[in-house]
Amino acid sequence: MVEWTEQERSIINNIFSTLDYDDVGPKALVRCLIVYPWTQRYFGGFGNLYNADAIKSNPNIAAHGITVLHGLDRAVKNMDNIKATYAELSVLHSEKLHVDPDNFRLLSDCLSIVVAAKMGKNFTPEIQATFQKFLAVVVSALGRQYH
Ligand code: HNI
Repeated sequence: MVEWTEQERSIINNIFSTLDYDDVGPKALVRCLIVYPWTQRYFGGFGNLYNADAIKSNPNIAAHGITVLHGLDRAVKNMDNIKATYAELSVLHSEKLHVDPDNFRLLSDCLSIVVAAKMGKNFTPEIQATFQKFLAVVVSALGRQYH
């Protein structure tokens, strides 16, 4: 089981309590789709993904970015049991959506970059380390039900 110090818990809670979901969620997903274009294959039904501008202004992508970020709330609220928290979501991504689990890490890296850009100098190495630890646990939990 993953251990969290009180400081790590408070860092994660602080990041998420000040996060602008409606801005950060779309930006992270848009960045992922542009930087790693093969991730677009899962969003065939989302409309125009023809180029970077189309992806940036696609309302379905923006809405889904917000959904994904709200998906992370569950982990914030259940930091001691992230694995079980994501069991169902892992099955969905594996068996129904057939999302290659490598993509979880790619999206989480994009999220780190967007959060870093928002926080500027407040995104200290300590904050980054804790945020990336949190995302690594999420990525691992989402990949659990793959076999
Ligand atoms: Ni993901 C649906 C959370 C990574 C492709 N995804 C969801 C839903 C949540 C969610 C929540 C909505 C589920 C529901 O309707 O019950 N996804 C997350 C989280 C991460 C993640 C927390 C990682 C941080 N998803 C990814 C990645 C891809 C992805 C990396 C593909 C590259 N997700 C999808 C697709 C759907 C989806 C596709 C279905 C969208 C739809 O509405 O059809």
